[in-house]
Amino acid sequence: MLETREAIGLVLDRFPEALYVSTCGFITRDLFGLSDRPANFYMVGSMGMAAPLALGVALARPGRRVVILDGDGSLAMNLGCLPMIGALAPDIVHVVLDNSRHESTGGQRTVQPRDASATAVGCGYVSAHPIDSAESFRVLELHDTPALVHFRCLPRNRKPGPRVTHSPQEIVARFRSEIGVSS
Ligand SMILES: Cc1ncc(C[n+]2csc(CCOP(=O)(O)OP(=O)(O)O)c2C)c(N)n1
Repeated sequence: MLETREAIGLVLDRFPEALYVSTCGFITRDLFGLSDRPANFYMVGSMGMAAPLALGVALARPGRRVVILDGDGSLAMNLGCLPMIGALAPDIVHVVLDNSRHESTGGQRTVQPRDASATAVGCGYVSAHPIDSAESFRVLELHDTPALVHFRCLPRNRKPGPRVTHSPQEIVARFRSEIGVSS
């Protein structure tokens, strides 16, 4: 299995042109540390809200793929969003980085769906894929969406990335500019 940050790196390599929406905590910090760009929306603070925000972005900008970087705790916090994504069928690749804990807040064990992939498909996702290696991710067919990538990850063995230095207003302004929405 990969460490969370390595998994995020693989996703970035695979979808360099996509818009990204990342859940709060270490996942956002790792994304910021690996590749800070206007196409990243860091959902600083609001656990469970990356997916609904990404849904709105994908519906507003249908020509551009949106990647959600979610945690397993964050996914579980807002499962009600999945049927909406399934029903509206946006071009979303929903990546769940599953370390089986709330690592950002001290490593408390998460309670989550017994089978996240089956849950996503049951909610209307076109496909869902349990992944536990770089190779299995690289060969994955991800043309049809919405798709869930359930990335089983090891807890981090190093410090998370740096805290996001942009203000929330700056994150919004540059993201809006990136997708062509005037402020
Ligand atoms: C609504 C809400 N509840 C709790 C928190 C505190 N919090 C921030 S990150 C986090 C853990 C997130 O866990 P997970 O999504 O599994 O990601 P990980 O930290 O393991 O990478 C928690 C509990 C929050 N920011 N918002």
